[in-house]
Amino acid sequence: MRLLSIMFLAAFLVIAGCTTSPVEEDLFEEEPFEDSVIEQDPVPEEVHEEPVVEEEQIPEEVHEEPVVEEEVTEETTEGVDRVIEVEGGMYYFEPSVIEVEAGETIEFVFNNVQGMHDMWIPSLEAGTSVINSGQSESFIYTFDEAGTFDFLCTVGSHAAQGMVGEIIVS
Ligand SMILES: [Cu+2]
Repeated sequence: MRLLSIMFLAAFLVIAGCTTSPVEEDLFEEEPFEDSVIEQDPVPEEVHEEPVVEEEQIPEEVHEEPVVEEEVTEETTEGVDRVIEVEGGMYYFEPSVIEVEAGETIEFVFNNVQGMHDMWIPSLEAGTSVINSGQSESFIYTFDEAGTFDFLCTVGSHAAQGMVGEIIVS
């Protein structure tokens, strides 16, 4: 009787073990599927949100940098060896002869005191735009080669009337 009861218990446990284990496996298989579906949705949403935050930060940094550069420009522009001020009026440049050493990077500040003028170096295609009386405009040029470069005012017949000068690079 004891052997039979042990056999029945063993058989019952085996059957019970066989029937319960497939049910548990089914539950485990379904749950990972649900988790994977839930995990996939938030990932695209996070990716969309991050670029928006980065784009907002980049313009703020860019806006701050030019302010620092403008403060430096008031004293000495980076890379400029010398600042030369040139006055323009009816009908002259002062100074009209400017001496520069080869290799120098010059910032010309053209101050127009009367009339409409520009300061233009035709052979180098460098200079200012035409500006009104009382205005100033600067341009930067690096003189790599020695030589003499004429500059003039391109407005009307101003050059013929005396608005000419020369830059001597040695
Ligand atoms: Cu002029």
